[in-house]
Amino acid sequence: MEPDSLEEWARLAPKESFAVVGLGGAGGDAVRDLVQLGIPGVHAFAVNTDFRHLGSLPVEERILLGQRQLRGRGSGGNRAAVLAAAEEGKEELLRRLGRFEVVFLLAGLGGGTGSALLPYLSEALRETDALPVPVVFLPFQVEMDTNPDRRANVEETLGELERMGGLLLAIANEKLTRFGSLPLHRAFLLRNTYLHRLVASLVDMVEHPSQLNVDLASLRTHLADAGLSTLLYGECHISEPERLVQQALTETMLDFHVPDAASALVHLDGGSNLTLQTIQRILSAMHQQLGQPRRMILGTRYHAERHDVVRLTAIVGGLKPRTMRDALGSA
Ligand SMILES: Nc1nc2c(ncn2[C@@H]2O[C@H](COP(=O)(O)OP(=O)(O)OP(=O)(O)O)[C@@H](O)[C@H]2O)c(=O)[nH]1
Ligand SMILES: [Mg+2]
Repeated sequence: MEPDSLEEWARLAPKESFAVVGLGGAGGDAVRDLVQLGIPGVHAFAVNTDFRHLGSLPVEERILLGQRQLRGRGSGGNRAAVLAAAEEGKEELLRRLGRFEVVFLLAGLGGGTGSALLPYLSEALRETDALPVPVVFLPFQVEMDTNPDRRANVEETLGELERMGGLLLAIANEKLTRFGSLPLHRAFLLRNTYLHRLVASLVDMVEHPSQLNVDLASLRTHLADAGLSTLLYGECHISEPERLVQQALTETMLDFHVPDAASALVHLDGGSNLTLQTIQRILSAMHQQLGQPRRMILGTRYHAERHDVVRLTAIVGGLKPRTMRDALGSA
């Protein structure tokens, strides 16, 4: 049946697909990098209680919370003040973020603003049709070993997120120590580059239908079910599919028991020489190495200029680090 008014068409029109939202300092910095690396078709937001940091970001939509109570100075680690500010700004936040299908929420744990807003917004967005994808950066081990308050803060936020259930995409900064000879901002940029490739792949999957296509509904269902997850990344010559998988699983962004993953959403970017046989070898190596996950979803995309290089980005879900505490490293 055809809708009979313009308003009705507008109501039926698909929502915008993707938003990325940086919460607090680390989240804002990550969104800045994503924007600079280029995320066409993705709406970028930054939310903070610190107006100087917010003002420094080249992000199209910036939201300052708690102007009255916190006066733009940041939270000083006071989560209760951030939550009060969020409650006050809730209606506006939901109005601006609820119109997307998938909303990535990025925050570094351990401070006041990002740590408080991440669980708060993940929960609040459930009142809308938007699917929140919380992405946390776990602080470096040395930050937690040298500051018990920070560790307690991180554990509290993780506890909240675990109790809420659902998807949590975790990236451990400690994993950046393999780039230990780089200046810190370059190491963060590398991490954000992986995140950028993941976001760009997911957008590619649904916005540019290709040979093996994943639609928005399947992506949402998969993400909603994924539980504790992390991202994998690898790049190799097409003649070495098994090495590609090996590399992606060795250089992970979180410690987890590799053969315990329950799901994987895999995206392959390849060139004109990426054959069906290579794709099959990559998938079966993933399936085997991950201990035969319950569900694997594959999307592919061809880039004519890429020829002999294949790039793998994946979200592996249903992970069991021994506990989330173990993912943080032993106390
Ligand atoms: N600035 C910055 N910090 C990062 C980044 N990645 C992880 N972090 C860590 O993120 C954690 C939280 O710090 P911030 O994001 O500055 O804290 P915030 O959410 O702004 O909270 P308050 O400033 O206390 O209100 C710290 O442990 C940082 O070390 C990054 O890319 N940039
Ligand atoms: Mg801050």
